[in-house]
Amino acid sequence: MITRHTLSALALALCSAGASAAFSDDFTSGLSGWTAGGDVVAAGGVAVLTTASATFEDDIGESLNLSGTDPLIVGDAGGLEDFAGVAIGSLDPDIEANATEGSALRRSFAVQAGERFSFDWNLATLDTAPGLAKDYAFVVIEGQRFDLGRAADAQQAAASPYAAQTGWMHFEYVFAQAGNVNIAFGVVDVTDYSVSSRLSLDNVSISAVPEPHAYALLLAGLGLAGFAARRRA
Ligand SMILES: [Ca+2]
Ligand SMILES: [Ca+2]
Ligand SMILES: [Ca+2]
Repeated sequence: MITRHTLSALALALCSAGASAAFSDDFTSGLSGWTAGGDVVAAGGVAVLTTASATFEDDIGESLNLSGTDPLIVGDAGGLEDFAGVAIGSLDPDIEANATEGSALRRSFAVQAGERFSFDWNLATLDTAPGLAKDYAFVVIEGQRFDLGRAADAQQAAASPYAAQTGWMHFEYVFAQAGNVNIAFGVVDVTDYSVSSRLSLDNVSISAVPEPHAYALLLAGLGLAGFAARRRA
């Protein structure tokens, strides 16, 4: 006899097979396993990247650099583009605006086709001047850059010393094929060096696709349920 309990158990089996994370990091263990470029720390269970210099006085009257390490330079060999795995010059957002410096966090993963990569992010900034708020945050996956948000998108009030934030947002990407992939998160100053932005990251995960036997189990369960329903009719 198939009961609702049996179906629930089957659904649960499928869910647990599907949800078994291939990778997850909530940054409660710091930056273990990651490679940091520029100003990157883990604090309070969140990874934080800034565009703030440790050497120069960005953000007059504030010191927003968190690590004591300067951001990486943009536009030169050995700088942020090389670190993130994109072409030198490609971080400039448009012909009138140069990216100047920024920080990034990277890691490589062995992934399977169909696996889902996801994370949460929040961009905070002091760069709020109309028309000039071009600092932005991005993620590079397999050499392709996806822009997360620009300073101009930061429309919520932020805790001091930042002026505005986007609020926590969610990003997802499904790998089309198996292989070793490089992933890099980054945040850059654009036009100026001295008005800082901060990218926070959390809950980075790669979820395994449900295994075929879990689907077979569910289909078998549904088939039996259909049979039982007909018998009772
Ligand atoms: Ca966390
Ligand atoms: Ca800036
Ligand atoms: Ca800066």
